[in-house]
Amino acid sequence: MPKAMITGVTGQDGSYLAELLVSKGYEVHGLIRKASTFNTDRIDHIYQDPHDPSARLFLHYGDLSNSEQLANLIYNVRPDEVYHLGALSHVKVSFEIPEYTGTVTGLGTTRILEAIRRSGTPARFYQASSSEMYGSAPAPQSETTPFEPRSPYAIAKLYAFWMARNYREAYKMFAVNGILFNHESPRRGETFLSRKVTRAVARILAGRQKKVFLGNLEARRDYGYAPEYVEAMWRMLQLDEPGDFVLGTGVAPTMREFVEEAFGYAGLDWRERVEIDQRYFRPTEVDYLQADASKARRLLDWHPKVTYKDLARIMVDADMEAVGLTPIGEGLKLLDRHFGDWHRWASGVTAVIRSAGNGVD
Ligand code: NDP
Ligand code: GDR
Repeated sequence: MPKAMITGVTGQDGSYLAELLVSKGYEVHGLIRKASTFNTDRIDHIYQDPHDPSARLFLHYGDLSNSEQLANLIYNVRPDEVYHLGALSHVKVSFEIPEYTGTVTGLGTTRILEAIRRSGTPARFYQASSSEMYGSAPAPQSETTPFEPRSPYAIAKLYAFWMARNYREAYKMFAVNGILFNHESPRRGETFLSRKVTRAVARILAGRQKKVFLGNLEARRDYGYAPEYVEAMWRMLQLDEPGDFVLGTGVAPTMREFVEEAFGYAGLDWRERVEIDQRYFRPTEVDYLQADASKARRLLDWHPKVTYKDLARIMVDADMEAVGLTPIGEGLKLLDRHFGDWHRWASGVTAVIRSAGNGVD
């Protein structure tokens, strides 16, 4: 049975990837942080007591800021594949805690790479690189576009990108950079634009909220659907040779267009519900991210199906269900049409969303 280790297993991508790998017959080991409250909501529905002989997901405490724990974990688990997804992943927050961002999002990668190298485990390594590294580089961006990062987050990710490349070249490690453009889902954290909006739409419909306060809506982002992206992460680690891959849909709406789509789907006029608040603007913004993912199409046979308009429907439906409303239904139909059922939001996931705290922004 192949063994995988996932850092960031409690996050959006980590939870979908854990489901995918368990469904493919992997034994999955996830790194989780110790918190005073439970932070495993997104994976609770696939977690089984480790004493159960059919258990396939095992969780281990650790922190990306502590190399000793990471080294012990890699040495003891000896995974075949390591998916390094853990990071401080919020761009705006990275301006507020730049040093911590460097330690976790940047140096965290070095700590894992060193742990693999020192353990002598021939593990394949996936680095969660980001389209944010392109910053102000003109769109569309591909693997050959020069990077022009615009935030502490992007700069930390760029350092990590080059560390993965360096370990590939220096130590012949099978280290891959997935340069992923934005991917969203009902499991997206509540403070990212897409989820903040779809959650607000549902809560407005339920009479729990009147307005939502947002920042710059003129930036363009290439929006895709997260489960399709984790499938491509796995494909990258199954290749004969390691490489770097851009993943994105090639379609980059402005955030205003996404807002319009989400509110419009629910029959609401966004102009009556959205207020602009300077607090959510960034000191330096990234204006236009649009993927040229032709390499992934060619070498990974990766063809994302969900558009940003579909995404708005999938996410609004999920958030409606989470607040106890009957979803409009187009989102679920889209998933039925495109996929099997491993990442439908029904079951554990809406319970998770329902239990999430109020008042986050
Ligand atoms: P999330 O923010 O949802 O998840 C981040 C994960 O990292 C969580 O499990 C979090 O744990 C964990 N983490 C944060 N800090 C630490 C730490 N100090 N020690 C251990 N674990 C930590 O991110 P996504 O799932 O959206 O993204 C996954 C990765 O891909 C991230 O590296 C992100 O930067 C990158 N990325 C994401 C894109 C996207 O559009 N989603 C696009 C391109 C790159 P906890 O639950 O305890 O907070
Ligand atoms: P991003 O995602 O910065 O692209 O990073 P986010 O959803 O935070 O912002 C997208 C765009 O929306 C604008 N915006 C707002 N953003 C937030 N969070 N909250 C608001 O109220 C708001 N109003 C407007 C932003 O200015 C921006 O232009 C995500 C993260 O997942 C990263 O980890 C990942 O690397 C990149 O995507 C690719």
